[in-house]
Amino acid sequence: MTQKLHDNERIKIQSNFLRGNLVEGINDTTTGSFHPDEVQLVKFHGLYQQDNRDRRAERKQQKLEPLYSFLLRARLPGGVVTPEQWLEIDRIAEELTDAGSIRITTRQTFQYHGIFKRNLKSVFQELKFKANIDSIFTAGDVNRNTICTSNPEQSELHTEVYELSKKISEHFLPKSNAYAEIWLDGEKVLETEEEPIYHNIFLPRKFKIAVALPPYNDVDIHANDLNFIAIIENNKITGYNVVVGAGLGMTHGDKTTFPRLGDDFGFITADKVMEVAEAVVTTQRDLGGRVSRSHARTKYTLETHGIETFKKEVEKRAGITFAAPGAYEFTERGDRIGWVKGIDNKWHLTVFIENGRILDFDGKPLKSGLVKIAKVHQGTFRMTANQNLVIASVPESEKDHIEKLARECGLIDDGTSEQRIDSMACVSLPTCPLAMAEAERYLPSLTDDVEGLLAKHNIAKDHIILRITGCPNGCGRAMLAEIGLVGKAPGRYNLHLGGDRIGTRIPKMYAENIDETTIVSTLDELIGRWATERTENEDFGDFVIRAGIIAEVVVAARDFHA
Ligand code: SRM
Ligand code: SF4
Repeated sequence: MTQKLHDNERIKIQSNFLRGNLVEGINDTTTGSFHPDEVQLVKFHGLYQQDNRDRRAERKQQKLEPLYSFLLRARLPGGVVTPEQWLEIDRIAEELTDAGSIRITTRQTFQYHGIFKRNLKSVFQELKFKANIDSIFTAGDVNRNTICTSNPEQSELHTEVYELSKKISEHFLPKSNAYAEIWLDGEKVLETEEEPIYHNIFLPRKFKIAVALPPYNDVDIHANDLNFIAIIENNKITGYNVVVGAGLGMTHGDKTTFPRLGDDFGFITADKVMEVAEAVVTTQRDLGGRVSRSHARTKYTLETHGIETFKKEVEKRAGITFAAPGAYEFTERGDRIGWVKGIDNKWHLTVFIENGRILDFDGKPLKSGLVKIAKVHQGTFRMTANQNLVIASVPESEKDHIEKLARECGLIDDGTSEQRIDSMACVSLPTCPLAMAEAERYLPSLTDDVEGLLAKHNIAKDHIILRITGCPNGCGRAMLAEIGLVGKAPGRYNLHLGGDRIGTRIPKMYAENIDETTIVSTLDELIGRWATERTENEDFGDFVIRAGIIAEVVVAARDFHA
């Protein structure tokens, strides 16, 4: 018996290449929301419909509809913008969004929160016409923002991976004119359009691509459907290892869903990247499940059809044969906070931004500080996949001035610990409709607690990769952390332990549904044991496995719930 396709499949097919009734929806001033079909369609244009959850009860009491607003996610392959673009991004946040913030995401771009429907078109138009930025395909069942190892001007190789991520991003953009037509008042295209890669069914689910330059795994390859890992010989990129089928989302209590590490299909030469990328995407388009959205990502396609079947199909479609994987090593994945000098003798300053949230905080006016920097900066800004920012390509003559401005607004703070730099959370409440517990708003105080525990056990200079997600979808990549907290209910989390420093191991559940006090007391005991029982240079994630605190290492999807 054929199973009924998920209703989102109908919405995509009937949408006339993502137009649907969006124009009518925008013009309907009786509500701040869209019809449910269009709520799905706006994602392909880079928007999510939300409502501020802190204000739900008050609105209900006043018998008002929820205070609907929209999240807009920009398309910035490799996360790069110029200072002129930054000034426009900042101005638009100020003038046209309720939140007023710029939020750097875990995928190297930025989001605005709190755009009311009446302001949507202005935001799209200001972004495009003043900053030359769009939000096409940053969400929806398509290839999302393509990410790459940050600090790209540190070497020619960095430049090469950045250029590749831009090329991949362009290649998977839609041919349809819908975005321009709807949001930019562009010309209507009347003839039937074609989408050679996506057809009118698009992909079964979201699709993510990363380009990594070892030894840095700052893009966290095991969160992406498709990864190209540069293989370097004699300081040249000879080609890429192709890692397919990673992903972190799961559903509490549903053992058929799990985070999964990607499979290394093997090595390809650099000239074959686009063919292979397209073959992987179209194989997922044709083999991926379209019945259950919880089982539609590439990782489940590999599990259902078998890794070899998927790989052979890719070889056939791309006209290549994968060679044995090339040798590489990841040694780190955090950002290199502080100054580094590039090959062009320019300086790059990576600044830590807690939770990626750029706002003027008490004593830390980050947002206006960045405006001051943008007004004098001659290089670029580069967002990182760890929610930080690189002020890139600063000439020697400007270095002291930029440093002074960054210190004045708190972008450089010598008091920030390694522990804080290695801690990350997803957005979660109040904007995320899927949030079960706090994440971004909980992280700063939890980090204080963990810093306190490290000091209590006389290892204040040590640090542990700590990440929180407000639900099991995994946006803060907790399932690749040494300590990963996954929201279960308000104030309650599942505690996962045993990921590694470089992001190649999935942690395992140690305690279920615990409150914040229990989290701290549990970590107190475990950090205490780590401090006294560890071997030389043994990281926390390795220690909990060797000490038998976590019984098994997760090496394959099937081990996850074991
Ligand atoms: Fe995510 C859904 C925020 C990176 C897995 N994610 C959402 C939504 C849009 C909620 C929704 O569907 O209504 C969240 C909006 C919250 C808000 O108010 O801003 C949201 N995800 C984010 C961001 C902003 C988190 C952050 O703190 O930076 C990241 C934006 C990335 C970007 O710029 O494109 C973000 N999301 C991730 C990652 C990490 C990554 O890609 O490296 C993951 C895990 C990796 C993966 O995809 O497997 C991730 N987000 C999800 C999922 C689960 C997907 C799955 O396969 O099950 C959902 C829910 C869904 O798709 O149904 C989701
Ligand atoms: Fe929202 Fe869950 Fe993603 Fe956090 S992990 S942003 S709570 S969907």
